[in-house]
Amino acid sequence: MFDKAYSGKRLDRDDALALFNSDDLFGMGKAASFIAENLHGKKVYYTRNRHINPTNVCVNRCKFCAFSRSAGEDGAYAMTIGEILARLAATSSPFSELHIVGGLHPDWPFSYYLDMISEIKKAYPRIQIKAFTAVEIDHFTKLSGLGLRGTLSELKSRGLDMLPGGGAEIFDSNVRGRLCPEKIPAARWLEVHEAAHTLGIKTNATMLYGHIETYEDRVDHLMALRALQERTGGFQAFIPLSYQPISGAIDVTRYPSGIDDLKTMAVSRLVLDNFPHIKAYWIMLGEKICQTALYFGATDIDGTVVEEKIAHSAGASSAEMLTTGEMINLITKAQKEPVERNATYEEVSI
Ligand code: V47
Ligand code: SF4
Repeated sequence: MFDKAYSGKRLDRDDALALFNSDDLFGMGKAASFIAENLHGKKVYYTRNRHINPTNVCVNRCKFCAFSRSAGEDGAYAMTIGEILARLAATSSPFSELHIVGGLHPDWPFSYYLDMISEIKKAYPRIQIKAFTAVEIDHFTKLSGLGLRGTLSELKSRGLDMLPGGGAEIFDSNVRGRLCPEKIPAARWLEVHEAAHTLGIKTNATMLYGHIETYEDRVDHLMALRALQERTGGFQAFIPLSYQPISGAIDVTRYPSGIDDLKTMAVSRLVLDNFPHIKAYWIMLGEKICQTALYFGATDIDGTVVEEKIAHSAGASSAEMLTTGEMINLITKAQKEPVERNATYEEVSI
């Protein structure tokens, strides 16, 4: 089953499906590690980053999202730019990547987002800003009236460096309709990323798995990403997001086990042969599965994070931050070589 991977041939849809249906977890891990080591040797990347979620008020109410609130609801919040800057100033350790995502606030104008990026860049010119999912960018196009390219160009001119991979969920329209009916369809998510790539803005991609989707849905999701990457080459990392069940939201009869997390990591590495990195996001996986994923094709573990609301609102039991020492330890104890990177994967030491 792994001949194609070892001989550099591309896996097709049937191969990917056969992998998901197989119990040969060690075989998959070995083949995925072979690909990962061909690309990066023993290197595993991490970054000093910080998350900011400017608001949890969102006009979409996706069923898997425990983070969002309606305007005026208990627990709803919306930060001013001054509050964001104060939060950044209060961060005790330095960081090179700032990850900003939030809800679709019904009242904020496009100028708020432009000013947010400009003010942050003015205060921290050396920090790279990875901000706004394709879902947010689509929302901004309705506020700006500038179209996709115009909206992205404005943000870029203020200092936006790259887009995170959120909002992809599962591309299949039936699953999407049940999970997040208000969210942009897959074709629009892909269109936003393609537009960003053509403007020279790198992006990441995600897949939320382990809820109501089938293996076929996962495979089709990976195939769509691989096809876009073939055209643009603009994706840096793929991040499989392990679903954190939230009580009563959707009828989840299975949620991702550790075995499923590792299998999904390995299949992603094997299928997405044109993606530089597969990221094991420790926040969703927990530190031990994240570390084990380094033997299943992962070559990135994300970063320090500092403050995390999306997974923790849904009950994630991982810590909210890791120190650089803890990340280095996690990587070296797996006999891999830790490499500090910035948002665009340049090797740095800050
Ligand atoms: O799009 C929401 C997911 C995403 C849950 O690009 C949930 O480097 C699991 O995309 N269980 C946002 N996931 C997070 C994200 C991300 C994270 C880290 C790095 C990068 C990157 C991107 O979180 C959303 C959604 O798919 N999410 N609720 C949940 N209950
Ligand atoms: Fe809003 Fe994003 Fe949560 Fe959906 S996942 S409700 S778009 S914040």
